[in-house]
Amino acid sequence: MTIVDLRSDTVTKPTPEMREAMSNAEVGDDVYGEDPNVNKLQEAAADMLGKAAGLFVPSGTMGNLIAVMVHCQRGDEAIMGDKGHTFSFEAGGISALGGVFPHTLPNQADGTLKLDQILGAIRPDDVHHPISKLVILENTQNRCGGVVLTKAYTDEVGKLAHNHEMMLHIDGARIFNAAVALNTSAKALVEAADSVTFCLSKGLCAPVGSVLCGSREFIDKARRIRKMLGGGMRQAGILAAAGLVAIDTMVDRLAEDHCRARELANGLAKLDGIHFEMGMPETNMVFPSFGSEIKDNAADLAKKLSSEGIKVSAVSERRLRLVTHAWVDDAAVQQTLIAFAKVLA
Ligand code: TLP
Repeated sequence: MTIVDLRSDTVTKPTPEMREAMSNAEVGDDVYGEDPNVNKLQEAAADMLGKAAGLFVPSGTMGNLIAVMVHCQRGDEAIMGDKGHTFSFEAGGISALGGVFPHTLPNQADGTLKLDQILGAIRPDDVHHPISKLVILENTQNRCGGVVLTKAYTDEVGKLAHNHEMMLHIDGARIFNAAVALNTSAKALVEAADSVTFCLSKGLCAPVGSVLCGSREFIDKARRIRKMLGGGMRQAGILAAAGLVAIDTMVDRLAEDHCRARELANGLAKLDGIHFEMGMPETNMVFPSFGSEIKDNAADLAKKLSSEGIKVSAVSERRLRLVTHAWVDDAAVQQTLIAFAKVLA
């Protein structure tokens, strides 16, 4: 049986071109700043995002944590979405390791945080309060359905933060999906941000790694914190070589993943009891919800689909997540639709 793995775009494997680049990669000790491929990747990534400098980090989680720890001192407060990855899926690292206090606001269905709520969350200068230092946005916003935040919205949040002497960090794990969906550049989408993390190891198919980008001064501080967290890697050029192929060759093809996500959603919406919010999906994530006509809960359905070779994630009692990526072709979409029809029959 052919297995179709739709649990996440993190399951992608390196392309043959990446494997070749990895095996031929010239390397050096990156803690000394001497790995040529890491240096090249950091420069190329920073350039793509319009920032002065970049830092190769082992994961998106570490990139976000380092950004928060550079922007905030212990006891400071960071404003973020309650459906954001940093609040929900990073094991509380910003508090456990950074001593940073999260101030959550409800993510709206379109992934945004309301501007008036951000404004209302900023603390007055009073000894009773923590100091508000940072706003975090996520683009695409994963749990809201892989939705995109526009440049206009992000610029508004940046202006608001800077007017209050605060910083803006963007968790841009999938910023290139957002850029492709909006037919704009990632650079434009993060122009207002003081720092941004993006992932090489999701839709871009590299095996490991993310790049944190920002000003030269920010990255100098980030490098020290990466070392503190144990993220200083040595001959990391083996990984960076794959990252370079990822940013050179894998960005434009994300449009195919978005197309297949729409085909999946269109096919699933024809089945009794499966619903989608209007306009979804916007990128490569498909979140079908189930009406009461479907007896199984999401976990049971995921188990049944798995025995048909289709791997999906149950994200709540009545909701699944299916993520398209380079390893999901047209045949895989059809196989998935047939399996859903069978388990729901
Ligand atoms: N997301 C993973 C899981 O952790 C939920 C997934 O399968 O979607 N920011 C965002 C928006 C993410 O979606 C993720 C990974 C990360 C950061 C963390 O990246 P890694 O896994 O490299 O630490």
